[in-house]
Amino acid sequence: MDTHTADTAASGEAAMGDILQSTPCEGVLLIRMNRPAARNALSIRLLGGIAGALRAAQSDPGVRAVVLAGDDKAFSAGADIKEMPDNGIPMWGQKERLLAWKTIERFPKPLLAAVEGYALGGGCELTLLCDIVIAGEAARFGQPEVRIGAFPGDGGTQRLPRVIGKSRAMWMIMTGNFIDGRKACEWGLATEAVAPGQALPRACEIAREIAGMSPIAIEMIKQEVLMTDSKPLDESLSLERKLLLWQTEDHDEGIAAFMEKRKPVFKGR
Ligand code: DAK
Repeated sequence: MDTHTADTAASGEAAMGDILQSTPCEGVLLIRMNRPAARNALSIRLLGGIAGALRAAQSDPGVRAVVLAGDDKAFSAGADIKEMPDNGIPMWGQKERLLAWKTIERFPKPLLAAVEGYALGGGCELTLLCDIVIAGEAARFGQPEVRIGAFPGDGGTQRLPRVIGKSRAMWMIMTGNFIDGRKACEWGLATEAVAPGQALPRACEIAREIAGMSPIAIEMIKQEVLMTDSKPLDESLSLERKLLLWQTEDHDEGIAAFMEKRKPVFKGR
């Protein structure tokens, strides 16, 4: 057994292609990108690995929240610039790549990012698809595509300004300059900035808290909040209104537990 396999086995992480998977606590799946020598550049294989793990997590009722992480040097340095297409279609347009991004975008359960080191290009865009982003203070967020004569084409030109505002997004995208974890938090790109090395434990802690809630309520919350990106306010408000009829066993249980001054036990029904 080589050192890497031994470390992996000791930490309870299962290696699958370019990702490592583990269950740090009940209800939480941890997916770690595992291409440290390439700063976790998002090759089609790595993106496909993440998408495959999310597809499995989606249909597994035991998974109530997912944490996505890299290592201490990089969350991810973005699209794999060295990946050359072999069929004449530019790498950006490869079907597997686009389908993987779609799967991540549509993942209905809570997705948290634990960011240490670089989150650049597609790596930064990946954090934009996460619902909660915990950043080490020394993390480096950036959209440096302009430096290779490109632009953030995996949603960054649209999502980044919605999250941090037009002027800041223009600055990041037009200069390719990076911001650290603290600034990312100040600008709303990250939820919390924590001491270096603490992003993963903190993200797992939050994921665990969420995993204890009613999974039906949590999925509905994600769907509703994400509507702010895709629908005009009057339409999304009227959709929210329709949920006045919201009735689930978990909701009854939540109310009963409150009345009886006890902790609710949610069953996802
Ligand atoms: N791709 C491939 N390899 C990468 C990589 C990347 N993005 N980033 C780093 N690496 C590799 C390096 O080449 C190096 O490999 P070896 O030389 O050892 O073989 C190894 O990782 C370690 O990198 P460094 O030696 O440079 O390590 P440092 O710690 O000194 O620097 C760094 C780390 C992340 C700051 C630096 O490597 C860097 O600047 N990397 C490039 C970051 C970047 O430019 N990211 C954006 C990628 S483009 C679209 C259009 C565009 C896009 C998408 C869609 N459409 C039209 C739809 C573009 C998306 C992108 O994400």
